[in-house]
Amino acid sequence: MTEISSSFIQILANANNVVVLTGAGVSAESGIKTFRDPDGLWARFNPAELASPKGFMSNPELVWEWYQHRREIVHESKPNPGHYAIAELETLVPYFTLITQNVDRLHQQAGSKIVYELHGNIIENHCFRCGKPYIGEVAFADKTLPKCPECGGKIRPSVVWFGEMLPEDAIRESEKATNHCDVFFSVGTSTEVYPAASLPYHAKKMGAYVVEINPNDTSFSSQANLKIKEPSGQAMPEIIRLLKEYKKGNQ
Ligand code: BV8
Ligand code: ZN
Repeated sequence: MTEISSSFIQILANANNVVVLTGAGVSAESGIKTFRDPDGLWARFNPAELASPKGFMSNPELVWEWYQHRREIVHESKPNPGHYAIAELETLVPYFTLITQNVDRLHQQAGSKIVYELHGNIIENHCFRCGKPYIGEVAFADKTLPKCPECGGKIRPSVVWFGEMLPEDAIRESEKATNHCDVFFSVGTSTEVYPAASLPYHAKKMGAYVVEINPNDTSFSSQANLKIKEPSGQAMPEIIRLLKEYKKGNQ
C-alpha cells in the first residue's frame, strides 16, 4: 500500500467541494473488464466497429451480441470496496459530485446518490430512430432484433457511442462541479476518451488538487498533484479510513 500522506488527508478534510471522476478501472475489481487493458473489452473488438452508430447500423446483430454479453457480466457483478468507499466519501464532505464514464451502474448499487453518467448506461434501451425508451425484454436469443413499437425503429442500448453527443445535463453539471472543486479524484481511467478526459486537466487548470488513482500511468499522470499507483479497491477505502481518523482527532 503506498503511504498516503497526512498532508493530502488534511487537504481532503478541509475541502469544501470534492469531485470524483471514475472509469472502467473502478469496476475491474468487480470482474468487469476494462476497455484498454491488454485483456480488455476492445482487445477482441475494434471500438469504432461496435460502439458507434455506424458500427450498429452496419452490423446490428454483432453489436447486440457484444452488448448482451457485457450485460450478462454486469448483471452478475457486484460493487467492490472502491465503489463503497466513493459512496461513503459523499457523506464525509460538504459538496460532492460523482461523474462516471462507466455504464454498469455499480456506483448506484453501492449507494451513491447522484451519479452523472457521461456515457449512458448498459441497463436501459431506447429506439435509435425516435429515441423512445424501450422497456420490453430484449431476448435476442432468436437473433431477431427488437423493434420500436411506436415507429418500428431499431432498439439500441442506452450507452453513448463514439461520435455521439454526451447527455447535455450530465456534461454540464460535470463541468460546473469541476470548475469549482477543491479536490478532484481521477480514478480508474486511462484519460483517453473526450470530452470526459478533459475534466482532470480542467480541474488542475482551475486550481484544484488533483489525485490520480490508477496502478498504471496515464497521459494525465505527470500533471497530478498526487499519484496513487494502487487499485481503487484498496486506495479508496484507505483514504476513507485515514480521513475519518483525521476528522475524529480534530473534532
Ligand atoms: C463526443 C460507452 C461530440 C459505450 C464509451 C475531442 C473532443 C471531443 C470528442 C473527441 C475528441 N477527440 C476525439 C473525439 C471523439 C471520441 C474520443 O474521445 N475518441 C478517443 C478514443 C480519442 N469521443 C467521442 O466520440 C464522444 N462524443 O465527443 O461527441 C463529438 C461528436 C462527433 C465528433 C466529434 C465530437 C463519445 C465518447 C463516449 C464513447 N463511449 N463507452 C460502451 O461502453 O460500449 S467510451 C469507453 O471508454 C467507456 O465509456 C470507458 O469508460 C471510456 C473510457 O475508458 P476508461 O474508462 O478510461 O477505461 P480504459 O480501459 O481506457 O482504462 C481503464 C484504466 O483503469 C486504465 O488506465 C487502467 O490502468 C486502470 N485500472 C485497471 N484496473 C484498475 C485500474 N484503476 C484503478 N483500479 C483498478 N483496479
Ligand atoms: Zn421508435
